[in-house]
Amino acid sequence: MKRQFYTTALAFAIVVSLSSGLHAGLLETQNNPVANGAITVVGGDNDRSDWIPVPSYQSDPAGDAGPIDFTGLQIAHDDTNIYFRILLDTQASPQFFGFQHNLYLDTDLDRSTGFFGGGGFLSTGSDYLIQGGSYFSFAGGAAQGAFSWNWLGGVVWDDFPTTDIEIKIPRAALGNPDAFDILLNASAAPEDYYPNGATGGATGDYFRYSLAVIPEPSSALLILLGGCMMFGLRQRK
Ligand SMILES: [Ca+2]
Ligand SMILES: [Ca+2]
Ligand SMILES: [Ca+2]
Repeated sequence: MKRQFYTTALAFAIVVSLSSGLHAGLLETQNNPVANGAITVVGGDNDRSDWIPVPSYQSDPAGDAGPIDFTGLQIAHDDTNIYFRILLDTQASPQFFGFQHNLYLDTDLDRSTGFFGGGGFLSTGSDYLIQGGSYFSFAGGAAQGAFSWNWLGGVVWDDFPTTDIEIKIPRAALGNPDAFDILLNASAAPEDYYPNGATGGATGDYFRYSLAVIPEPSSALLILLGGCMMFGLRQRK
């Protein structure tokens, strides 16, 4: 009876995992709601204390690119805006935030729509691009390898210092997504990609950000898996 319970639980866990629709290249998902206005983005203001409570995505190596060399990424959101903080190697040559800083956002979580790089070398199909002080929607249609974008407007940003950049963009400007996949590229040669595996095509790596209201922990599943682990330990004795 217990063994049947274990088997059923394991199958359930696998189904849950598969039904989430993730493929191997998803490295990390974050969801960091903050109080409205808790993060401020003001040009020329080097105070980043408002980011202290926000977790970071796994870091990118320093020294793997230059002169724009990403090292860290934080994302947060409130009811109105999405906030990005990009950290860069302080040993690299400072560059003002501009057309060589690219944030690729796949807002429908679908690689078959949006820009996926020439020959499809990128891991996601990006529907929006934040590049310097502007943001764009993908204009290439079915030609996903075409670097073709519609200018939509400006974002608010602060690049003081140039190795610690903040960006604010309204959620509505990106079509009010529930989530998006993201990769970063610095097009100053030698180019940096963040994450490094973003150039791995359909099986390449990327990060996900969720704006969904965080549900209560799925206690039923946790209890189920906890029971499985306890049963497994007992079986080993
Ligand atoms: Ca880097
Ligand atoms: Ca897409
Ligand atoms: Ca990199």
